[in-house]
Amino acid sequence: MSEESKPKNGNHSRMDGATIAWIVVVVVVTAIVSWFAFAAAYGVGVGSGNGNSSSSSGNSGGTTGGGGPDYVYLSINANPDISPPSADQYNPANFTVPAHTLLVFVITNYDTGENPVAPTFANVSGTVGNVEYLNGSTTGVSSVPASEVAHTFSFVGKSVYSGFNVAMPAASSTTPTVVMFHAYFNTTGAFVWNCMAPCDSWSMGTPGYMTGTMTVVA
Ligand SMILES: [Cu+2]
Repeated sequence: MSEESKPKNGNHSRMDGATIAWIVVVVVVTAIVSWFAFAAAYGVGVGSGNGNSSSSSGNSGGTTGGGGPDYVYLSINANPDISPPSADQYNPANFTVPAHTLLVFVITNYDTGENPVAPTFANVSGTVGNVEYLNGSTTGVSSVPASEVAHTFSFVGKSVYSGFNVAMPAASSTTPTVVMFHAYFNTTGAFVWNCMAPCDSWSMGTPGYMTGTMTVVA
């Protein structure tokens, strides 16, 4: 801008009250939109009841690999292509996760079958806040009805992660059940998980189906 084109009238650049009010509105709206975008990107719950929502510094993902959490996507279905037919299967059943990192598990269950469990395996244990989030809800639940459980993701026995349990309610005929939870696994090694719902005895005893190995790496 040349000297000649600068405004000579001092009042020209002065903002009146309405202009200031508009700027405040724009800034506030931008801040709100940014927060929702951040929450979506980092899996931070927006509602109450989420263990991570109390973080005021923004980054709840620690310092590993750029700061965000790592997502772990698993699905559960009845695989019609293997013998015995329609064996229940996690996909993948064997996977690797980083230690000391906020993990966001998203498990999509397409199995409509209910395999009622003992109350222990209907409770959520070992996740952040000892809760799971069902079908996109931002309110965590600490258990699901034992009679409605289709499958679980559990560590039992002598595993260092023994006691960890998440339960997947059965899907409806038209809509899968989506279970989300946050977790940290801080001991490295290879750990066998099991489904503890009595779903399919062949699958429950066959690695790669209703049991598998979670490898935690440094
Ligand atoms: Cu199962």
